[in-house]
Amino acid sequence: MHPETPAAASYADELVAGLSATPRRLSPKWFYDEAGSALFDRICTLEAYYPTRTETALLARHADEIAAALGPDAEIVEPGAGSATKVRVLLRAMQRGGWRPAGYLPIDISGAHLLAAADALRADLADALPTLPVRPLTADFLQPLQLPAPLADGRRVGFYPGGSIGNFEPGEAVALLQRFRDWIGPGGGLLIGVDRIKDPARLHAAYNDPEGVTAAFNLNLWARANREADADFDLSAWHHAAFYSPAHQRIEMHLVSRRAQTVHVAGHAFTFAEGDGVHTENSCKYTVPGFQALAARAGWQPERVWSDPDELFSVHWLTA
Ligand code: AVI
Repeated sequence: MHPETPAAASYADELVAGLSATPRRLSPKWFYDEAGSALFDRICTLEAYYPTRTETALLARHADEIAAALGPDAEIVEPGAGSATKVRVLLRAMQRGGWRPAGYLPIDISGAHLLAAADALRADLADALPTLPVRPLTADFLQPLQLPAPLADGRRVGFYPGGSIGNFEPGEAVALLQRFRDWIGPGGGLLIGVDRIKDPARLHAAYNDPEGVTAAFNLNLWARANREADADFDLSAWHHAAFYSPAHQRIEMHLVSRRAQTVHVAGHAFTFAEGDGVHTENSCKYTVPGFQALAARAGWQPERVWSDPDELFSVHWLTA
């Protein structure tokens, strides 16, 4: 994904451009229509997909320490907040520790879902934080974006969980981390989840689950094209491929043609030989020092890291 895509193109336009490019590729942001988001939610519950439960357990186990690191009177800004599930443990811990969270500003492209999530969060926290200002912002945070003015004392901290920074190539990740730093400003920080480099067999299993949910998530790109981009993909003529590239320290996902075929998208014809692929996602993995060095390139100062005993996942606290 590229954090500075100048204008919001339609899926049809980007699909035609991606299938016309060499090598053929698509941005992973197109995974997340309603069907794709539901499939991603299922991925997060899979036995093989360790990141979600590992990060959730880390946040819960270290919540008080993390709250202390986030410090007093901070408004939490969460790009790509989705259902705003993980932030609750932070807000509760901040309140418990006397750190007085100043507000919550979730950003997401899916407006209806975001407003419902903000309402649910207010209701859920009504016991502990009944007056917490929650300011949902419907926006694509990969596009140029002006945040609302900071609340009274102006301190902000970012929250970017889930390992999503790995879906950007390193140069793109630096640009996105710089953008977050511009939003947060001096005196703030960023709490960010990062998937760690590990045994490739474990990574391979996480992206090739036996239930086939990740395959369905990948193939939903073609189902979505048929729904939205006047395309005629035959889903049975494609298969999901996911593998670890040690050279790039990343999982790559592709959709691979099972046979020679021609596909039409928005009036354009694309020919594929058997075995031809379209690159649909990168999921970059980092060592702890490797990610700290990347964050430093974006001007962040690495302060703390929490990880699990199996060294699967890391949660970093960076200061601006
Ligand atoms: C959203 N992101 C961190 C997921 C990942 O692991 O890179 C997306 C995903 N792709 C396949 N499975 C999950």
